[in-house]
Amino acid sequence: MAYSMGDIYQKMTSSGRRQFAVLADPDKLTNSQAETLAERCNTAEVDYIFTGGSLVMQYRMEEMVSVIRRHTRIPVVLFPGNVLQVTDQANAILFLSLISGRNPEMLIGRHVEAAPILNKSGLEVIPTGYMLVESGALTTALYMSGTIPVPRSKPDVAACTALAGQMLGLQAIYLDAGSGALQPVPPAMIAAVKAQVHIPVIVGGGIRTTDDCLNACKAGADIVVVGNAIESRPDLIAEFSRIVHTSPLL
Ligand code: 1GP
Repeated sequence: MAYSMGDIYQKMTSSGRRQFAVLADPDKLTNSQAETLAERCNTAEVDYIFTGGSLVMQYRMEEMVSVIRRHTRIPVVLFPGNVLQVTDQANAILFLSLISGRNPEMLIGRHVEAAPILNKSGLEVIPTGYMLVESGALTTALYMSGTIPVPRSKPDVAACTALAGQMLGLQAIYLDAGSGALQPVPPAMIAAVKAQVHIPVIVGGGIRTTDDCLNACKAGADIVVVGNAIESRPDLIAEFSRIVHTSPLL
């Protein structure tokens, strides 16, 4: 399907149901694995395929995204750790400002470098407030960003941060415990953020079990993202997708 500018955000805001995104790691997938993943996502009716990472070793994002796009109509959304991960083979990009941190490079610096590249690309740009949440591990995202996360026990801090992001005009909030998190984002924090903002709340990091997935949905996540867990157990793609899609909106 050819998407027009604005279609992906429209899908995020008006689908009328909770949505499920699979995170495809460009370092871990061969072309044939990317093909298989795309086909599994088709069968499971996954809503988005996100791709990117805080640190990517092999810069084959463009190739992997092209392979995925050839095998699915599911929108591919970049979730980049840096400007080198930008490819206009994708449909959209989460333009992440790390609002939980106080590192100016992650708040606006890298964005200045990326802006002219994105302006020339055909990518739909979705301004996103990215918030790292304490997860029991020093994740790559935390280390690479040089920031401290929102403490797990402080849902109010998360809620006020998300609200400020919305007031600044950001169009989505991404609450991330980070890939490889020991614990996912606490449901109380998801609920506190959801109560404050009307923009989509994306939640990921450390979601491994169907209970983790269900808890994120019940707390109000609009889009649930899973990466690691489905790498070792691809059968979970269909299971997570079913849970997310059947969990009623609050
Ligand atoms: C990480 O939110 C994503 O940024 C997904 O995390 O790989 O732990 O599922 P996992």
